[in-house]
Amino acid sequence: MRFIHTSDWHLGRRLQTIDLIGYQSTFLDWLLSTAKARAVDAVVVAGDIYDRSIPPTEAVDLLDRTVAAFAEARIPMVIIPGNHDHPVRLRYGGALFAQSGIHVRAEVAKVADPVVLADADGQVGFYGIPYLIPDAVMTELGAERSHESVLAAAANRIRLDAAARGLGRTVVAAHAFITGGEASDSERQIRVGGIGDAPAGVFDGFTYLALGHLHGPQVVASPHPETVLAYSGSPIAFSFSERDHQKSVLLVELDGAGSVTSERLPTPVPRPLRQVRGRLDELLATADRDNSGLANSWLKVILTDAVRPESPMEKLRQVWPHTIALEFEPDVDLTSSTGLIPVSPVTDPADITADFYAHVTGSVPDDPTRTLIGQVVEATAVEAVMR
Ligand SMILES: [Mn+2]
Repeated sequence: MRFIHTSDWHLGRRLQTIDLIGYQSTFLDWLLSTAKARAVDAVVVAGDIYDRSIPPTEAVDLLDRTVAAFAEARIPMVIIPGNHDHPVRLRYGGALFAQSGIHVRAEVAKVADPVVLADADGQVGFYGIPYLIPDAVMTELGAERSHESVLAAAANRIRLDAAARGLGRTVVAAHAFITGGEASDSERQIRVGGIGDAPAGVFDGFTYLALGHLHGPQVVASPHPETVLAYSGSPIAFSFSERDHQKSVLLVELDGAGSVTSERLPTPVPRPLRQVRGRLDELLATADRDNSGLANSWLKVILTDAVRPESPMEKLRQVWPHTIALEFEPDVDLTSSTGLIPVSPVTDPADITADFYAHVTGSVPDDPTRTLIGQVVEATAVEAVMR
């Protein structure tokens, strides 16, 4: 059984000012021709199909054309929503799509409803676990309020179903942060209050976990030697933190005994991403010996000048026309003189709020206040995902 595992298309996303839809269309054309050339039995898409719950019309059109082309090529697809997708909008038309081999698994009720495909060695069950928000599904799954608990409950339903059907080989698509995975800057936080990640062990016993969510391709260590867990990563870089990723999809092969081999197929690169740092004059002085291809790259420049130079973007674009991001990090310490606390994009929002509380009241929040801040931040995060 041979299939392609991909995820995190984020159709409709922009990179700074760049509209990526044309590049995403190029990737999907490439995916179809690669799937045909490699004669795959299926394509598994592990969530974050769209970039947001109400996607732009160009993104809806692109997905529409894509599923129609795969259906016409008779290549089955298994698709799940990620934390950026709205499950109800994504599954629109799903009952009709299924008749053409396009299988959207976007509800808890269908977690244990496999797409069964056969090869010379017998049957393989393809299951899809949609991105599960604990607050929304814990009652239905009889689980506790954590990603680990709801995923474990979904996995148990699949184990029971696979056993009942006598399926020895199982592929499970899931969109989750598995403990030990390495994050980048373009994944929306699902961790609030430490409930976001789940240990690899909840998936023990399945043959292959086709994971989505993390944008860097990576294999996750499994406590169960016969279970392989892998993130395909996104096909395109969505942030400068991904500039060193080799973007790819995974070509996965299962033999009759359930042994897994896989190969990374590099995806088309719209334009390399680069980042440089220094004082404006010094950087511009290096531009005429552009031996690292900066002029052809999407470029992020971090300026360290103590005083902001005049019209830096215009000057940079004269030598590096694809400069699309500019940040200022003066090499003098501004925070010590103002009493501000530096934060990073991965700082827990509850910590930022608590710091702000301390800043305006002059005292750190007590335990009940801290608990309240945590509850408000989590409720807001859930609201943002459900919208
Ligand atoms: Mn994603």
